[in-house]
Amino acid sequence: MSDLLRDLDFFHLDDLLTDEERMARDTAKRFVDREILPLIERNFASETFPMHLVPQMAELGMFGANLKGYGCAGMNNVAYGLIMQELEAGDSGLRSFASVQSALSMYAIYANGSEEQKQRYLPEMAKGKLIGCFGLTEPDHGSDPGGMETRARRDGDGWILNGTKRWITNGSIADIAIVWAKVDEGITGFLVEKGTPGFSTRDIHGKFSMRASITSELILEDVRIPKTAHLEKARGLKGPLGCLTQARYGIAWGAIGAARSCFHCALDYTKSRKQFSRPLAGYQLVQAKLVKMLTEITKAQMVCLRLAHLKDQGKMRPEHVSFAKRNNVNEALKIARDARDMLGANGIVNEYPVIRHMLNLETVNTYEGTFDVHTLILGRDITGENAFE
Ligand code: TGC
Ligand code: FAD
Repeated sequence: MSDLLRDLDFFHLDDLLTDEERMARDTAKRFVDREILPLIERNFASETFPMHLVPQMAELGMFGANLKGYGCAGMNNVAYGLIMQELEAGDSGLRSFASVQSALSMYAIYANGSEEQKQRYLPEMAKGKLIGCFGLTEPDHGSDPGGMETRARRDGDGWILNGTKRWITNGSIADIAIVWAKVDEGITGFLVEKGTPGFSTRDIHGKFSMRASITSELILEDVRIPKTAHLEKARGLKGPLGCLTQARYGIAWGAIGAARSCFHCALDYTKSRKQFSRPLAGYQLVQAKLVKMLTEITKAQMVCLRLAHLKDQGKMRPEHVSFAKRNNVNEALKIARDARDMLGANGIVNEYPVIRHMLNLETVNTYEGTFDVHTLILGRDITGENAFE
């Protein structure tokens, strides 16, 4: 097999990367191979996140990697995307942790916070000493966050928050929650620190997907926070949606990593497993599946690299990100399902990473805008007609 195929770089995209971008990717890959792969099945089984790896991830510049200043690595968006790809080749839960810390929580403060808020939180978050979570979704409002029921009302020179957020990644392990709430003027954001009276969390158990990631409910009962905890620049739904654009960008890259892991596993397995007279890889139906996988992974890589260049040039629109998130995650999920099938009975056990990736990708296809929500975003862009309502 050629090196190109082994590295899944069928169109020599590596030639388009700078030395720094390659280094960021290779460092992340080494970290995943050494630190994540040996233990991730245990975390998945026990519904735990490997918290002991957070300092190393911080050391490698993975938190707020593409933000500038405040102790962040200031990488470009190609390097950032490649890191997300490698993390998700390990596990979607690992990439989720980095996405929520960086693209949702840190970015929310970076884009909407006062200078004092940025100085107070961002350097500690880049070091992994403060963990963030992002509370947008509610029990009755997922795809339509604009309908949220969480309320903030002025109380003297502070605010009082009431409401419930659900399905919040890192909720119970976060030191600081970004909570989106309605005020008289519309939607805005608040910083709620762990331990604030009236603020509690409850973990969601029984997940068949994203088991190596903590998912919680945030409960806010007359939570009093100071004026300094308001993200004053966040006005309207575009506050949280702007953060989602950043996270969806990383997800589009990440899904390629999970798909690549499934492709390699299916290829190795079908080359060594013999049924009837030959290795499975010698049969046309199996080859057709491998070709489809290679094709979709390669297309997804090309979309992401172009997207990264557009982002670095300031030309990326949210609709570009919807295109990439929708396509890449959905194709990764199909690849994982095909790989699971190609492994036969072995496809359902944790000796192979395929079933774990497949189950995780069901979540990735749903969160950060479902496949259909992104279809409607693109449909609206093409036609000018809003089909949401
Ligand atoms: P709409 O009228 O389209 O927009 C309201 C305002 O926001 C602006 N805007 C955006 N700005 C930045 N980035 C985007 N992606 C934006 N999309 C829209 C828009 O220009 C407008 O601005 P203005 O100035 O006119 O006020 O709003 P809508 O109510 O029609 O809703 C649009 C819709 C349905 C697409 C949106 O609500 C949506 O995306 N829904 C999906 C919800 C979602 O993705 N939730 C994710 C929760 S977080 C999560 O899942 C984390 S997973 C964590 C992990 O990685 O582990
Ligand atoms: P719904 O909105 O109820 O959608 C159900 C179905 O209806 C979907 O198929 C959807 O596509 C479809 N649908 C909805 N509206 C329409 C329409 N107008 N037309 C046609 N079809 C439609 N949220 C956070 O805020 N922070 C987090 O950190 C976070 N982490 C998560 C982690 C996990 C493991 C999971 C599973 C979810 C997480 N979420 C988080 C929530 C996630 O963003 C929501 O689940 C997602 O936005 C979908 O919302 P919903 O589950 O309420 O589904």
